[in-house]
Amino acid sequence: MGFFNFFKRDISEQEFQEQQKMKYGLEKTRTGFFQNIVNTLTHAQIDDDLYDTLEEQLILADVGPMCAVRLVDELRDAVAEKHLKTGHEALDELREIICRELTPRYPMDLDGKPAVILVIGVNGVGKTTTIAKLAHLYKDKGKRVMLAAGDTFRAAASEQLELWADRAGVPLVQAGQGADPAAVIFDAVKSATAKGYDMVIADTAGRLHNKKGLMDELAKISRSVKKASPEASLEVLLVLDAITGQNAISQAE
Ligand SMILES: Nc1nc2c(ncn2[C@@H]2O[C@H](COP(=O)(O)OP(=O)(O)O)[C@@H](O)[C@H]2O)c(=O)[nH]1
Ligand SMILES: [Mg+2]
Repeated sequence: MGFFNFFKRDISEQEFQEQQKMKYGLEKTRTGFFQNIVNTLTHAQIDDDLYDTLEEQLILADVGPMCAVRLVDELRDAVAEKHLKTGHEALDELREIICRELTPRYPMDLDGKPAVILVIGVNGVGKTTTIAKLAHLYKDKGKRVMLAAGDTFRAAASEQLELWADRAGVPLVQAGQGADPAAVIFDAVKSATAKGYDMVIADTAGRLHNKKGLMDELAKISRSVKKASPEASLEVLLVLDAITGQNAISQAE
């Protein structure tokens, strides 16, 4: 069971049990971290041992220790307050608590025409994958989405994004390896504006071939976006690896 199945709750208890049986029958070694949490909660009494186990499992699932303690404390309070009795009830409660925790504190500015999202972060952190997910999400919401292959550092980066663009069924603006990322993003925003697209989601490289500072590059891209469309809005999304903990904060800074 992956992260997303953990949040799926629109199945009956019986369906859930059957799914579990089948999963284990087919693939005994498949023990995702969230699966462990589900198992813990559905097979145990609510007591102090359970909270300890949960805390440990959350940490093993890459939730930061402080956050894990906070989540379990919240669960403990909710169990007492709402007089929850069963593990299943506690599981539902934990889902809600985690969803709340994951709700963004600040909404993204997507009011521009087009709304541009620039995705940044170090190499291999999951930028391109995140773009694929965002493209899918916003397309599902009825937005017309265009992608921009601003990672011009690696030859394969554009191809990887092209694959995701095809899968999501959205167009991609790309240029050759070594092209100026700001120019690629400029072209994409221009094209999106001309064709009436709602959004441009732009990939970037974790490193730059010209070794210029990433911040300078960001400022340049920001100017390109405004030049391509004065009506555009720009959000910069920094992708971080959840397991880097405090180091993530220094990266952001
Ligand atoms: N475990 C895990 N792997 C991921 C996640 N997102 C991306 N990856 C994998 O990490 C690798 C690098 O991802 P990619 O999107 O290419 O990173 P980029 O270099 O920042 O664009 C790929 O093998 C992805 O499948 C994630 O959320 N969890
Ligand atoms: Mg990439």
